[in-house]
Amino acid sequence: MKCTICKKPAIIKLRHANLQLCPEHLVARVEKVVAETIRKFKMFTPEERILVAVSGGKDSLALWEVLAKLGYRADGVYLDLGIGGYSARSREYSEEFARSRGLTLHVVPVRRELGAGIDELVKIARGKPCSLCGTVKRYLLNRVALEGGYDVLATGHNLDDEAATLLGNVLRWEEGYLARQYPVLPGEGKLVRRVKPLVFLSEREIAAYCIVSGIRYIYEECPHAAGARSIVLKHVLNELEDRYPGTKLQFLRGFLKVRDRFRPPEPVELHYCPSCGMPTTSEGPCRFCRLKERVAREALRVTGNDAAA
Ligand code: Q46
Ligand code: ZN
Ligand code: ZN
Repeated sequence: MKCTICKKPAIIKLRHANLQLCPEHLVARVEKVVAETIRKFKMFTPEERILVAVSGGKDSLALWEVLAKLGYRADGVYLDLGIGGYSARSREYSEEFARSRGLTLHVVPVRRELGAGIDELVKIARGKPCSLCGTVKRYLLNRVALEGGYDVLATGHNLDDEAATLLGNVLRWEEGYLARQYPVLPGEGKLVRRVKPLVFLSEREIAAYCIVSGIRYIYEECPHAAGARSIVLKHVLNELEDRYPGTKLQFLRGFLKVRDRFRPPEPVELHYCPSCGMPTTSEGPCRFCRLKERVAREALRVTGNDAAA
């Protein structure tokens, strides 16, 4: 198999793009697609400060690498979620990457901010892990970006993630979510702008980019991901992609063209949490503060029981 561009040995075949690429041209393609996506969606300017949400996985580390190589001012934030040994291992990969590139990484332990890590929170609040984790991540990432004076928060969502989210939203006709599914979510008040520069790159090419660029990343999945609906949706899309190359890209690009037709049922009014001052969609304490309160109550209950024993 030869590179479509230079005829040297190719390491990857991208059927959806009709390309076979050698390491050099794969790197060039990934960086070009990211640069074009940033420009097309006016994600940020070279002067702005970017905070990359880093998980230790291939997508976020590749994103950080590309932004740094393109000359953007990008720091990273790693939320230590407190998920078994998985969190400790993914933190090591994130720290090693930052160290090797001389980049700044903020490490924020969720346990310090909330009083409990995700594993403990799941037991206390008895909710679905990914729903609880999503609330905590959204809140803390926004707060860290805001308090650090960053203009924009960048996440490593790739084409496979976006297509799966889109399919999930379409299957349930979630008009509100469809209206908000876009590579850029503008900032508003204390909500920092969010961007997803990797949405037009597939998981496979990002993994190959990491290998070629010497980026070491965590292969294992979060233990809570096993039963997630998104895994099933990705599987279905992979079957379709196999038979009809380009399905995911066409699905996402087509949606972005007609997306304006979806309007949220009613505009979401932002309130500010009386406890922490951060934005929330409901009146009264935000969901993060309510979870924090619950964790604190549980800690008191346990200490009370211990004292009585
Ligand atoms: S980290 Fe958190 Fe994910 Fe683990 S608990 Fe679910 S949401 S799967 S990206
Ligand atoms: Zn080549
Ligand atoms: Zn709050």
